[in-house]
Amino acid sequence: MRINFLLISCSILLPFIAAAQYPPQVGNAGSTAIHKDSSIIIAWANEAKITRGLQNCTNVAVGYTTVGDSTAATGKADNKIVSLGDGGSATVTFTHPIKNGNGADFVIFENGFIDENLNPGKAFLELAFVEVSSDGIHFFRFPAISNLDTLTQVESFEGIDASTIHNFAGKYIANYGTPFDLEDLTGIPELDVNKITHVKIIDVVGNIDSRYCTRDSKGNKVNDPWPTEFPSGGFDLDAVGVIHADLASAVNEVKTLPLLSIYPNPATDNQPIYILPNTSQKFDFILTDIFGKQILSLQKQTNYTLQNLQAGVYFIWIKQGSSAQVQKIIVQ
Ligand SMILES: [Ca+2]
Ligand SMILES: [Ca+2]
Repeated sequence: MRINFLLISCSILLPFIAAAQYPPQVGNAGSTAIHKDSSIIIAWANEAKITRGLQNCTNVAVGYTTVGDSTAATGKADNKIVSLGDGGSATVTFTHPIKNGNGADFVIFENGFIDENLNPGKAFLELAFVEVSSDGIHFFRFPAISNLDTLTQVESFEGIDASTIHNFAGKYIANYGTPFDLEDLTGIPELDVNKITHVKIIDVVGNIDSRYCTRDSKGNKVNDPWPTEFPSGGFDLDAVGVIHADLASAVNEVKTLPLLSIYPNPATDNQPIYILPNTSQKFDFILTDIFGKQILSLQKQTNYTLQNLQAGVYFIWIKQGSSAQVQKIIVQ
């Protein structure tokens, strides 16, 4: 009887064990984590909009998370984070659209960690769904899978085995990005996977209570550490790195009615380039290279002269009153 029982147990469990095997945590063979210094990351998100979630979705009185702000989610991964809270979200944008190249196309960094005493073989991870858009209006979610037990709540500081989850941001520990491949979202009419302008990161509500839970692409509850009733609760977004970008076009680049007059443009190597507003308003601007690397950031200018720019393509990001634009500068 005992042997039969064991055999039956094994035959029931085997399909679940097989299904649980996604790439493992950093430091294990087959991990797909990408280090923040990897040369395959060519750019970083340059703007972020944050919608805070509650510290505890079952207790409104405690209020929203407060740690970090939108600037923590831009630029290179640096362990400065913004905490999204239960169900909170961040939408980040880029200087150039992300495109679907070979393999992973962008990576998302969180601040998970390994504590072998607390959670042997596991890591403290907070998870988020990931959606992308090529028009800023229609967003599409990566098909996320969580094969964690949904009967026992993962507690506030309990670990998660990374090999049980797939297509969630936060799968890997701090300084290591979780990769996303746009190939997973091809064939959707409203989505151009070669012109992704927005990436949205949405905290999973790890509470397995059916009244509050969020579900993966198969309808299973997503179980992650809960409650996290702290000012730093929920997913902690550090950065979003770009692997494949459409460098020939800039997001929001304008071709008519520019805010600034830029001349000469194209210019030649080391030639002064004069920048003047087309109204009497003062303007703020950021100058980046074609990889989105910031070269210059100035505020409240009435005019400006760029000096010593080497040959290349540059983008000037302008804010003037409530208007914002991108203009291209070419130095030959
Ligand atoms: Ca790809
Ligand atoms: Ca950061």
